[in-house]
Amino acid sequence: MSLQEIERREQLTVHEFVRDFLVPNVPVILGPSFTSDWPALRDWVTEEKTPDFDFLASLYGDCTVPVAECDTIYFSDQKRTEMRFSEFIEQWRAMPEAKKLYCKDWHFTRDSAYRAYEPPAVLSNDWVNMYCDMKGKGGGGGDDFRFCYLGGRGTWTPFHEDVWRSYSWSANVCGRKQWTLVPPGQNALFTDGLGNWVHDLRAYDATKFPRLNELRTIEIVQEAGETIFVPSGWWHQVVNLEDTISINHNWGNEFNLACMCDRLQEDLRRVRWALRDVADMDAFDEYAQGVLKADNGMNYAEFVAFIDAMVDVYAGKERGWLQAADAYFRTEESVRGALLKIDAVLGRLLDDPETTRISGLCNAISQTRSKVQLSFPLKTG
Ligand SMILES: O=C(O)CCC(=O)C(=O)O
Ligand SMILES: [Fe+2]
Repeated sequence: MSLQEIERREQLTVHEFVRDFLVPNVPVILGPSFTSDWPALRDWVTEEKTPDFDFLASLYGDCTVPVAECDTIYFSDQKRTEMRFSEFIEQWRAMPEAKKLYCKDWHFTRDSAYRAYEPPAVLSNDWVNMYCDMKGKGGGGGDDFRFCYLGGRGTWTPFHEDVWRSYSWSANVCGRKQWTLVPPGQNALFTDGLGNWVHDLRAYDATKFPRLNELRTIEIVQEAGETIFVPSGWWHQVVNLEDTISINHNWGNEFNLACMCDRLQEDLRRVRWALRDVADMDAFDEYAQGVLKADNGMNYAEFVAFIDAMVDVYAGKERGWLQAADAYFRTEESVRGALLKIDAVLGRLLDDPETTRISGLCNAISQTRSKVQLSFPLKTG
């Protein structure tokens, strides 16, 4: 394993972030100034820079939260349970390292009106959460990808790639995290051909993964107040080095839309391969899409609906939603750039033979595409 550096930036304009990190799809650590005005950094942390358990319990004590037992493997993840937040805090305080209980993937913004944070401007172009919010307003009982993670020393997250090949950003409210990041293009080193991947880079079976020692990784310790940007398709593993609280988002936008499309197409190929024994059943294509949706939370139709909603934001009746993003992303040039990238992905989907197998999907894509092309004349073909 080789060590490389990851950049730390104390200041960064939106333009620089797009140019230096989103477009080349490389990680960066944003300095503490990006989170210094967050209420969470003021209210959730004691003067000793440890979690303010009393404050947190008074705010969230009655909430039910998801908790992982870090050292118990469950399929490719850790065993998960749920408990009251107050109980989690009690167990954490009483036996900090006993069971390695890690409250993770907690959709905490739904559980209180308290506004803990505001994403910094550079991270504000977030189609994933915008789409969730749009669906929520429509009475669809919206989901979201805004999370809080809380755990003591030694709690950790197994090696993984983020859902849908989304980006992530993660900010330490207090504590420190050790990140191992893997630049894309090395999957053959950490997968075994049966669709399994390494669970823990620190302890693995070398007979199953004989080439893992060739993996190029980037190791970085993220300090309190710092925010890490995890690019699209960069696998990673995370270990808390002390009592640590973080806030994170999975997110995405025009700059990783093509990566999200790649991942969806790869996932469908995997599903079709896994189901190859029943491939001659009636309505197999619909069945495969159903499995894709169940495994992934998204299938082709859902991806097209997501893109269609973004077209309405950039070129149609939902323009108001764009106010959530920094002004940089609302300029004519940015809007045009986003629509061009959307058009390219829609073109790719139309060329994908899978699309023609799903009833009505070609039509839906063509309709979305004509909305893009009507908004201003794009050169295609
Ligand atoms: O902090 C952790 O334990 C995991 C965070 C993570 O995987 C992410 O932000 O993508
Ligand atoms: Fe992740």
